[in-house]
Amino acid sequence: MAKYYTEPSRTFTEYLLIPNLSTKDCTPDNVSLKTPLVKFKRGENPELSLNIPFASAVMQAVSDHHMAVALARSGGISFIFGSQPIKEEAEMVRKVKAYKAGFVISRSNLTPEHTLKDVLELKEKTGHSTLAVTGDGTAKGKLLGIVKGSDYRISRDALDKPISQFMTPFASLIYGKQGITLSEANDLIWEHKINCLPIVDEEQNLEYLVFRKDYEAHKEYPNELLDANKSYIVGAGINTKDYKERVPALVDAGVDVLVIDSSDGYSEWQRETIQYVKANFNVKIGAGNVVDREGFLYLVESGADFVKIGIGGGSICITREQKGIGRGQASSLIEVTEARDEYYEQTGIYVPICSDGGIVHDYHITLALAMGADFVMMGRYFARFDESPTRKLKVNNNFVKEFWGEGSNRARNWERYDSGGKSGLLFEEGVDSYVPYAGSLRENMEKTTSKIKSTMCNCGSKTIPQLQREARITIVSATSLVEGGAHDVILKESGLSGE
Ligand code: RVP
Repeated sequence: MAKYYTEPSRTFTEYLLIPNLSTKDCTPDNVSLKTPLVKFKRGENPELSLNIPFASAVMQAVSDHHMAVALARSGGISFIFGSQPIKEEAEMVRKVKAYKAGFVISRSNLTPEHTLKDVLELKEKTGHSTLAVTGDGTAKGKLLGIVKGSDYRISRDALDKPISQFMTPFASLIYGKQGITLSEANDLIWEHKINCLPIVDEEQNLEYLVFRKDYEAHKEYPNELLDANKSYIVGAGINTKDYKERVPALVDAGVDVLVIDSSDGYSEWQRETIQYVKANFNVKIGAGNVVDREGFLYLVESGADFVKIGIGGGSICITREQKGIGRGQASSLIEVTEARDEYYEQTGIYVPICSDGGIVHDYHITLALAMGADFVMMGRYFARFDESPTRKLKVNNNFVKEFWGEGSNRARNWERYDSGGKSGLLFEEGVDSYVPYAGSLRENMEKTTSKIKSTMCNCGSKTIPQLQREARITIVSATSLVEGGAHDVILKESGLSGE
């Protein structure tokens, strides 16, 4: 006979947090959202942590290199989507690792033979008033000079005057040498009262430009998630089919952490993939998705550095409807957390849990953390922002962004849903949709994190581990759900006839 679970499977909306005593020092400014990304031994620190408990989903419509830079800048991590050719995924990883906060690759470059007319045309086209003059006119060529607005006078200089006659030549430039830190570069900028500092290598080839204004912006990101070389930390998705080719390419590109992207991770394919990665590379790897203690322990014993939880709860996911598998996200988390805590008790090894999918309201994130998740993965949430890779459109007078599931015909990520066998997939597990456009990642995340911190203060918790230990959570009845929203009043926005 089949095993029956006596408790129904529940979602986040069915729970609420009950406040604990808030002590006077428990203010949002004192709350830390730092959280482990990979497993660690009791008494030791994890090799990788996040500064905020946010990961962006392994999806075409969410996590490319732009999203990865923007999210790492705010303290979280993106997992670059794996449903693309290996070379292209590795290239995205490489771009994130090459991106140096505050160091920009020059995008307006000319040669000394170009003329004032070329300078004006390029300035018009790019909007940049500082141009690099290199031997071959490329961003990495030998730096021969810089042209800025004060180097020429349009009213006096002839348009065909060659750049070599009015640029500030290299000999008169203040420049930084390869390997300089951003704060050293900034010191030079201030000392010499300049707006732009070129950085060159030993052969005088141009590497980067550092602008005064970018340094100011950089200082506004105190949570940046950086590696030892001050590059942004980035993750990448892999599958259980082509991992022997994909993983070496991603590792070569500098990826910090991998995740096996699958709708059902309780499989021997995952064990084989983890073991291959562990035997051949020194890179962290998460696995999933699972929804119960057996699945969790199987992946942990296979060597996973973190485990992703959730089947069928994603906003674009129709797995439950199509195949009848899955579990309410809250129930999955509660059971897996119990298994994780027992495992920690027995072995002294703490395995972080990622709650993946189904976050609709910001408070769901706090609930997920309180229920034991160490970080959450979100698709819909991030797809709404400027930084997601999809088109912004106007539909019915509202701005929207496109958002489609990895199991949709559009993404064709069949590896994610593959259950072995020869036949390709004959049905979809995801939909193609729009989400309301919400503006910049930074502004939205500021709002979300301040809500999380505020709720944590209500719960008397200054850290995520404290919240996990001390949170008090109640189930809400269907009737009390109604009580939670505005009720029994006439809302002004909807008007009197808006029923
Ligand atoms: P959400 O944040 O609710 O948009 O959920 C995102 C998650 O949904 C992803 O991280 C992934 O686990 C899952 N997903 C992605 N594509 C599909 C699908 O096509 N069914 N599901």
